[in-house]
Amino acid sequence: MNHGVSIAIAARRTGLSQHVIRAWEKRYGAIRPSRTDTKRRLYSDEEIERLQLLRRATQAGHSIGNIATLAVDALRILAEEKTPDGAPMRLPDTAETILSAALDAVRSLDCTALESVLQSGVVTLGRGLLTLRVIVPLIQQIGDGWERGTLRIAHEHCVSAVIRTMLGSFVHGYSPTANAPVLVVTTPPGQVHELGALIVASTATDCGWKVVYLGPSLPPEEIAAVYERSNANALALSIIYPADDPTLPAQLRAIRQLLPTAPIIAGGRATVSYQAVLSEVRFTVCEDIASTIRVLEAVRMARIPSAS
Ligand code: B12
Repeated sequence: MNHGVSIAIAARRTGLSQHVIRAWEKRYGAIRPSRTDTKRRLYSDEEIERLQLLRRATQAGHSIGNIATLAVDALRILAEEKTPDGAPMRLPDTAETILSAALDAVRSLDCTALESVLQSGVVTLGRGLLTLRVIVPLIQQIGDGWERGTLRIAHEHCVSAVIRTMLGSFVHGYSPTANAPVLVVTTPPGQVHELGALIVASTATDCGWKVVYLGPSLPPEEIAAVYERSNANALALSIIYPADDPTLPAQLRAIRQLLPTAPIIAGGRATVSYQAVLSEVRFTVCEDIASTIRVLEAVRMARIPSAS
Protein backbone atom coordinates (compact mmCIF):
# COMPACT_ATOMS: atom_id res chain seq x y z
CA MET A 1 0.00 0.00 0.00
CA ASN A 2 1.21 3.51 -0.76
CA HIS A 3 1.58 6.11 2.00
CA GLY A 4 1.53 9.81 1.46
CA VAL A 5 -0.22 12.52 -0.49
CA SER A 6 0.05 13.77 -4.04
CA ILE A 7 2.12 16.80 -5.08
CA ALA A 8 -1.09 18.84 -5.49
CA ILE A 9 -2.04 18.24 -1.86
CA ALA A 10 1.57 18.77 -0.73
CA ALA A 11 1.52 22.13 -2.52
CA ARG A 12 -1.73 23.12 -0.82
CA ARG A 13 -0.50 22.08 2.62
CA THR A 14 2.86 23.83 2.34
CA GLY A 15 1.92 26.95 0.36
CA LEU A 16 4.67 26.12 -2.16
CA SER A 17 4.04 25.71 -5.88
CA GLN A 18 4.42 22.25 -7.41
CA HIS A 19 7.25 23.64 -9.51
CA VAL A 20 9.19 24.76 -6.41
CA ILE A 21 8.61 21.44 -4.65
CA ARG A 22 10.01 19.56 -7.63
CA ALA A 23 12.95 21.98 -7.97
CA TRP A 24 13.87 21.66 -4.27
CA GLU A 25 13.87 17.90 -4.70
CA LYS A 26 15.82 17.71 -7.97
CA ARG A 27 18.27 20.56 -7.55
CA TYR A 28 18.93 20.47 -3.83
CA GLY A 29 17.94 17.01 -2.64
CA ALA A 30 15.74 18.63 0.02
CA ILE A 31 13.24 15.76 0.09
CA ARG A 32 12.95 12.25 -1.24
CA PRO A 33 9.31 11.45 -1.92
CA SER A 34 8.41 7.84 -2.58
CA ARG A 35 6.70 6.88 -5.86
CA THR A 36 3.52 5.04 -6.75
CA ASP A 37 3.63 2.11 -9.15
CA THR A 38 2.87 4.64 -11.87
CA LYS A 39 5.84 6.80 -10.75
CA ARG A 40 3.80 9.60 -9.21
CA ARG A 41 5.39 11.29 -6.22
CA LEU A 42 3.98 10.67 -2.74
CA TYR A 43 4.74 12.98 0.19
CA SER A 44 4.75 11.70 3.78
CA ASP A 45 3.83 13.82 6.82
CA GLU A 46 7.56 14.17 7.59
CA GLU A 47 8.25 15.51 4.10
CA ILE A 48 5.36 17.96 4.35
CA GLU A 49 6.77 19.24 7.64
CA ARG A 50 10.22 19.51 6.05
CA LEU A 51 8.82 21.53 3.16
CA GLN A 52 6.90 23.80 5.56
CA LEU A 53 10.07 24.42 7.59
CA LEU A 54 12.16 25.03 4.48
CA ARG A 55 9.59 27.50 3.20
CA ARG A 56 9.56 29.38 6.47
CA ALA A 57 13.38 29.42 6.74
CA THR A 58 13.75 30.70 3.17
CA GLN A 59 11.20 33.42 3.97
CA ALA A 60 13.41 34.35 6.92
CA GLY A 61 16.26 34.93 4.45
CA HIS A 62 18.08 31.57 4.27
CA SER A 63 19.17 30.34 0.88
CA ILE A 64 17.62 27.00 -0.04
CA GLY A 65 20.99 25.79 -1.38
CA ASN A 66 22.51 26.24 2.08
CA ILE A 67 19.80 24.64 4.15
CA ALA A 68 18.18 21.99 1.94
CA THR A 69 19.85 19.02 3.58
CA LEU A 70 19.72 20.14 7.24
CA ALA A 71 18.06 17.83 9.74
CA VAL A 72 14.54 18.74 10.84
CA ASP A 73 15.87 19.68 14.31
CA ALA A 74 18.04 22.42 12.86
CA LEU A 75 15.34 23.56 10.41
CA ARG A 76 12.86 24.01 13.26
CA ILE A 77 15.23 26.52 14.85
CA LEU A 78 15.78 28.47 11.62
CA ALA A 79 12.04 28.44 10.89
CA GLU A 80 11.34 30.14 14.20
CA GLU A 81 13.25 33.26 13.19
CA LYS A 82 11.26 36.35 12.33
CA THR A 83 10.38 36.63 8.65
CA PRO A 84 10.94 39.95 6.83
CA ASP A 85 7.19 40.59 6.63
CA GLY A 86 7.04 40.30 10.42
CA ALA A 87 4.85 37.18 10.48
CA PRO A 88 4.49 35.89 14.03
CA MET A 89 6.88 33.15 15.04
CA ARG A 90 5.62 29.72 15.92
CA LEU A 91 6.26 29.46 19.64
CA PRO A 92 5.04 26.09 20.80
CA ASP A 93 3.09 26.35 24.06
CA THR A 94 4.48 22.96 24.91
CA ALA A 95 7.94 24.49 25.32
CA GLU A 96 6.58 26.83 28.02
CA THR A 97 4.91 23.94 29.79
CA ILE A 98 8.03 21.80 29.67
CA LEU A 99 10.20 24.67 30.91
CA SER A 100 7.96 25.31 33.86
CA ALA A 101 7.79 21.58 34.74
CA ALA A 102 11.61 21.49 34.51
CA LEU A 103 11.91 24.49 36.84
CA ASP A 104 9.54 22.83 39.33
CA ALA A 105 11.68 19.70 39.29
CA VAL A 106 14.83 21.76 39.89
CA ARG A 107 13.27 23.75 42.74
CA SER A 108 12.42 20.52 44.51
CA LEU A 109 15.93 19.20 43.76
CA ASP A 110 14.44 16.20 41.94
CA CYS A 111 17.07 15.36 39.31
CA THR A 112 15.19 12.21 38.24
CA ALA A 113 12.03 14.21 37.56
CA LEU A 114 14.07 16.81 35.65
CA GLU A 115 15.55 14.08 33.52
CA SER A 116 12.17 12.62 32.62
CA VAL A 117 10.64 16.06 31.90
CA LEU A 118 13.48 16.77 29.47
CA GLN A 119 13.31 13.29 27.94
CA SER A 120 9.62 13.76 27.18
CA GLY A 121 10.54 17.18 25.78
CA VAL A 122 12.86 15.52 23.24
CA VAL A 123 9.90 13.52 22.01
CA THR A 124 7.50 16.46 21.67
CA LEU A 125 9.86 19.24 20.57
CA GLY A 126 12.85 17.45 19.05
CA ARG A 127 16.43 18.08 20.17
CA GLY A 128 16.93 21.46 18.52
CA LEU A 129 13.80 23.17 19.85
CA LEU A 130 14.19 21.57 23.26
CA THR A 131 17.69 23.07 23.46
CA LEU A 132 16.58 26.48 22.21
CA ARG A 133 13.30 26.86 24.10
CA VAL A 134 13.88 24.83 27.25
CA ILE A 135 17.52 24.02 28.00
CA VAL A 136 19.02 27.47 27.33
CA PRO A 137 16.32 29.43 29.27
CA LEU A 138 16.52 26.86 32.08
CA ILE A 139 20.28 27.35 32.41
CA GLN A 140 19.85 31.11 32.38
CA GLN A 141 17.07 31.14 34.96
CA ILE A 142 19.05 28.84 37.26
CA GLY A 143 22.06 31.18 36.95
CA ASP A 144 19.88 34.19 37.78
CA GLY A 145 18.29 32.43 40.76
CA TRP A 146 21.69 31.43 42.00
CA GLU A 147 22.98 35.01 41.69
CA ARG A 148 19.93 36.39 43.56
CA GLY A 149 20.34 33.75 46.24
CA THR A 150 16.94 32.11 45.64
CA LEU A 151 18.57 28.89 44.46
CA ARG A 152 21.47 26.98 46.00
CA ILE A 153 24.61 25.56 44.44
CA ALA A 154 22.96 22.13 44.63
CA HIS A 155 20.14 23.32 42.32
CA GLU A 156 22.68 24.42 39.73
CA HIS A 157 24.61 21.14 40.06
CA CYS A 158 21.43 19.12 39.54
CA VAL A 159 20.69 21.05 36.31
CA SER A 160 24.27 20.94 35.02
CA ALA A 161 24.58 17.20 35.61
CA VAL A 162 21.29 16.31 33.89
CA ILE A 163 21.83 18.68 30.97
CA ARG A 164 25.43 17.67 30.51
CA THR A 165 24.44 14.01 30.19
CA MET A 166 21.56 14.80 27.87
CA LEU A 167 23.52 17.05 25.50
CA GLY A 168 26.36 14.50 25.56
CA SER A 169 23.93 11.81 24.44
CA PHE A 170 22.72 14.08 21.61
CA VAL A 171 26.31 14.43 20.41
CA HIS A 172 27.38 10.82 20.79
CA GLY A 173 24.13 9.19 19.73
CA TYR A 174 24.41 10.56 16.22
CA SER A 175 26.08 8.81 13.30
CA PRO A 176 27.37 11.28 10.72
CA THR A 177 27.78 10.36 7.07
CA ALA A 178 31.24 9.27 5.88
CA ASN A 179 31.97 12.60 4.16
CA ALA A 180 30.52 14.82 6.91
CA PRO A 181 32.57 17.94 7.71
CA VAL A 182 34.41 17.73 11.03
CA LEU A 183 34.06 20.25 13.86
CA VAL A 184 36.37 20.26 16.89
CA VAL A 185 34.61 21.69 19.96
CA THR A 186 36.21 22.75 23.23
CA THR A 187 36.91 25.79 25.44
CA PRO A 188 40.21 27.66 25.82
CA PRO A 189 42.35 27.23 28.95
CA GLY A 190 40.71 28.54 32.14
CA GLN A 191 37.16 28.37 30.71
CA VAL A 192 35.61 25.56 32.74
CA HIS A 193 31.94 26.19 31.92
CA GLU A 194 31.16 23.45 29.48
CA LEU A 195 27.46 23.62 28.61
CA GLY A 196 27.85 26.25 25.88
CA ALA A 197 30.37 23.99 24.11
CA LEU A 198 27.98 21.05 24.42
CA ILE A 199 25.13 23.13 23.00
CA VAL A 200 27.25 23.97 19.95
CA ALA A 201 28.36 20.36 19.61
CA SER A 202 24.78 19.14 19.67
CA THR A 203 23.63 21.85 17.23
CA ALA A 204 26.45 20.92 14.84
CA THR A 205 25.43 17.26 14.80
CA ASP A 206 21.91 18.40 13.83
CA CYS A 207 23.51 20.29 10.95
CA GLY A 208 25.19 17.11 9.72
CA TRP A 209 28.67 17.70 11.17
CA LYS A 210 30.85 15.05 12.72
CA VAL A 211 31.81 16.48 16.11
CA VAL A 212 35.05 15.84 17.96
CA TYR A 213 34.11 16.97 21.46
CA LEU A 214 37.08 17.54 23.76
CA GLY A 215 35.52 18.85 26.99
CA PRO A 216 36.58 22.16 28.55
CA SER A 217 39.84 24.07 29.14
CA LEU A 218 42.32 22.71 26.63
CA PRO A 219 45.76 24.23 25.84
CA PRO A 220 46.29 25.63 22.31
CA GLU A 221 48.83 22.93 21.32
CA GLU A 222 46.38 20.17 22.24
CA ILE A 223 43.55 21.82 20.34
CA ALA A 224 45.75 22.23 17.26
CA ALA A 225 47.03 18.63 17.46
CA VAL A 226 43.48 17.22 17.54
CA TYR A 227 42.39 19.60 14.78
CA GLU A 228 45.17 18.38 12.47
CA ARG A 229 44.81 14.73 13.45
CA SER A 230 41.08 14.69 12.83
CA ASN A 231 41.42 16.54 9.53
CA ALA A 232 38.89 19.03 10.85
CA ASN A 233 37.08 21.71 8.85
CA ALA A 234 36.38 24.14 11.69
CA LEU A 235 36.98 24.78 15.38
CA ALA A 236 34.36 26.01 17.89
CA LEU A 237 35.36 27.60 21.22
CA SER A 238 33.00 28.55 24.04
CA ILE A 239 33.93 31.51 26.27
CA ILE A 240 31.62 31.99 29.26
CA TYR A 241 33.57 32.89 32.42
CA PRO A 242 35.75 34.66 33.46
CA ALA A 243 35.16 37.71 31.32
CA ASP A 244 38.36 39.43 32.45
CA ASP A 245 41.09 36.81 32.19
CA PRO A 246 44.29 38.68 31.27
CA THR A 247 45.88 35.48 29.93
CA LEU A 248 43.07 34.58 27.52
CA PRO A 249 44.07 36.93 24.65
CA ALA A 250 47.49 35.28 24.44
CA GLN A 251 45.87 31.83 24.37
CA LEU A 252 43.55 32.89 21.54
CA ARG A 253 46.48 34.33 19.58
CA ALA A 254 48.41 31.08 20.09
CA ILE A 255 45.47 29.07 18.73
CA ARG A 256 45.33 31.29 15.63
CA GLN A 257 49.09 31.01 15.13
CA LEU A 258 48.92 27.22 15.27
CA LEU A 259 45.89 27.09 12.95
CA PRO A 260 46.45 30.08 10.64
CA THR A 261 43.76 29.23 8.08
CA ALA A 262 41.18 27.31 10.13
CA PRO A 263 37.63 28.69 10.33
CA ILE A 264 37.25 29.35 14.07
CA ILE A 265 33.89 30.10 15.66
CA ALA A 266 33.48 31.51 19.15
CA GLY A 267 30.41 32.02 21.32
CA GLY A 268 29.29 32.36 24.93
CA ARG A 269 28.32 35.21 27.22
CA ALA A 270 31.90 36.45 27.82
CA THR A 271 32.85 36.88 24.14
CA VAL A 272 31.65 40.48 24.31
CA SER A 273 34.47 41.24 26.77
CA TYR A 274 37.13 39.91 24.39
CA GLN A 275 35.78 41.57 21.23
CA ALA A 276 39.04 43.31 20.28
CA VAL A 277 41.22 40.21 20.40
CA LEU A 278 38.52 38.01 18.82
CA SER A 279 38.41 40.28 15.81
CA GLU A 280 42.23 40.56 15.71
CA VAL A 281 42.51 36.74 15.50
CA ARG A 282 39.65 36.53 12.98
CA PHE A 283 37.29 34.33 15.01
CA THR A 284 33.65 34.48 13.93
CA VAL A 285 31.50 35.27 16.94
CA CYS A 286 27.98 33.78 17.19
CA GLU A 287 25.45 35.16 19.63
CA ASP A 288 22.85 32.42 19.56
CA ILE A 289 21.97 29.03 18.16
CA ALA A 290 20.39 30.33 14.95
CA SER A 291 23.50 32.32 14.05
CA THR A 292 25.62 29.27 14.88
CA ILE A 293 23.63 27.21 12.37
CA ARG A 294 24.07 29.94 9.75
CA VAL A 295 27.82 30.13 10.26
CA LEU A 296 28.25 26.35 10.23
CA GLU A 297 26.33 26.20 6.96
CA ALA A 298 28.48 28.96 5.45
CA VAL A 299 31.65 27.12 6.46
CA ARG A 300 30.31 23.87 5.08
CA MET A 301 29.38 25.45 1.74
CA ALA A 302 32.83 27.04 1.44
CA ARG A 303 34.55 23.75 2.16
CA ILE A 304 37.06 22.76 -0.45
CA PRO A 305 36.99 18.99 -1.03
CA SER A 306 40.13 17.53 0.53
CA ALA A 307 42.72 16.58 -2.07
CA SER A 308 43.41 12.99 -1.12
C1 B12 B 1 26.40 25.82 34.99
C2 B12 B 1 27.18 26.96 35.59
C3 B12 B 1 28.29 26.67 36.37
C4 B12 B 1 28.83 25.26 36.57
C5 B12 B 1 29.51 24.81 35.27
C6 B12 B 1 29.31 23.33 35.06
C7 B12 B 1 29.77 22.90 33.69
N1 B12 B 1 30.13 21.63 33.59
O1 B12 B 1 29.77 23.64 32.72
C8 B12 B 1 29.84 25.44 37.76
C9 B12 B 1 29.18 25.05 39.06
C10 B12 B 1 31.14 24.67 37.64
C11 B12 B 1 30.04 26.93 37.75
C12 B12 B 1 31.06 27.54 38.43
C13 B12 B 1 31.21 28.88 38.54
N2 B12 B 1 30.38 29.83 38.08
CO1 B12 B 1 28.94 29.47 36.84
N3 B12 B 1 27.37 29.29 35.90
C14 B12 B 1 26.73 28.29 35.38
C15 B12 B 1 25.48 28.75 34.61
C16 B12 B 1 24.24 28.38 35.41
C17 B12 B 1 25.38 28.18 33.20
C18 B12 B 1 26.65 28.46 32.39
C19 B12 B 1 26.53 28.07 30.97
O2 B12 B 1 26.92 27.00 30.58
N4 B12 B 1 26.01 28.97 30.13
C20 B12 B 1 26.12 28.76 28.71
C21 B12 B 1 25.01 29.24 27.83
C22 B12 B 1 23.69 28.57 28.08
O3 B12 B 1 24.78 30.61 27.83
P1 B12 B 1 25.59 31.67 26.90
O4 B12 B 1 26.93 31.85 27.47
O5 B12 B 1 24.72 32.84 26.82
O6 B12 B 1 25.77 31.01 25.47
C23 B12 B 1 24.80 31.04 24.44
C24 B12 B 1 25.40 31.32 23.11
O7 B12 B 1 26.43 32.25 23.18
C25 B12 B 1 25.82 29.97 22.60
N5 B12 B 1 27.19 29.59 22.80
C26 B12 B 1 27.81 29.32 23.95
N6 B12 B 1 29.06 28.93 23.70
C27 B12 B 1 29.23 28.94 22.38
C28 B12 B 1 30.34 28.60 21.58
C29 B12 B 1 30.26 28.72 20.22
C30 B12 B 1 31.43 28.34 19.37
C31 B12 B 1 29.08 29.15 19.62
C32 B12 B 1 29.02 29.26 18.16
C33 B12 B 1 27.95 29.48 20.40
C34 B12 B 1 28.05 29.36 21.78
O8 B12 B 1 25.04 29.04 23.28
C35 B12 B 1 24.26 29.63 24.28
C36 B12 B 1 22.83 29.50 23.88
O9 B12 B 1 22.36 30.52 23.08
C37 B12 B 1 25.74 30.29 34.47
C38 B12 B 1 24.47 31.12 34.29
C39 B12 B 1 24.34 31.65 32.85
N7 B12 B 1 23.38 32.52 32.66
O10 B12 B 1 25.08 31.35 31.95
C40 B12 B 1 26.62 30.57 35.69
C41 B12 B 1 27.65 31.69 35.61
C42 B12 B 1 28.33 31.73 34.25
N8 B12 B 1 28.62 31.32 36.63
C43 B12 B 1 29.02 32.32 37.31
C44 B12 B 1 29.97 32.24 38.36
C45 B12 B 1 30.21 33.52 39.15
C46 B12 B 1 30.63 31.04 38.67
C47 B12 B 1 31.70 30.81 39.76
C48 B12 B 1 32.74 31.90 39.92
C49 B12 B 1 30.93 30.55 41.08
C50 B12 B 1 31.80 30.35 42.29
N9 B12 B 1 31.71 31.33 43.20
O11 B12 B 1 32.50 29.39 42.41
C51 B12 B 1 32.33 29.49 39.32
C52 B12 B 1 33.56 29.73 38.41
C53 B12 B 1 34.22 28.45 37.97
C54 B12 B 1 35.46 28.75 37.20
N10 B12 B 1 36.60 28.26 37.66
O12 B12 B 1 35.41 29.44 36.18
C55 B12 B 1 28.38 33.64 36.86
C56 B12 B 1 29.34 34.52 36.05
C57 B12 B 1 29.12 35.97 36.33
C58 B12 B 1 30.01 36.84 35.49
N11 B12 B 1 30.46 37.88 36.07
O13 B12 B 1 30.26 36.59 34.34
C59 B12 B 1 27.13 33.13 36.09
C60 B12 B 1 26.66 34.02 34.92
C61 B12 B 1 25.98 32.96 37.12
C62 B12 B 1 25.46 34.30 37.63
N12 B12 B 1 24.38 34.79 37.04
O14 B12 B 1 26.05 34.85 38.49
N13 B12 B 1 29.09 27.57 37.03
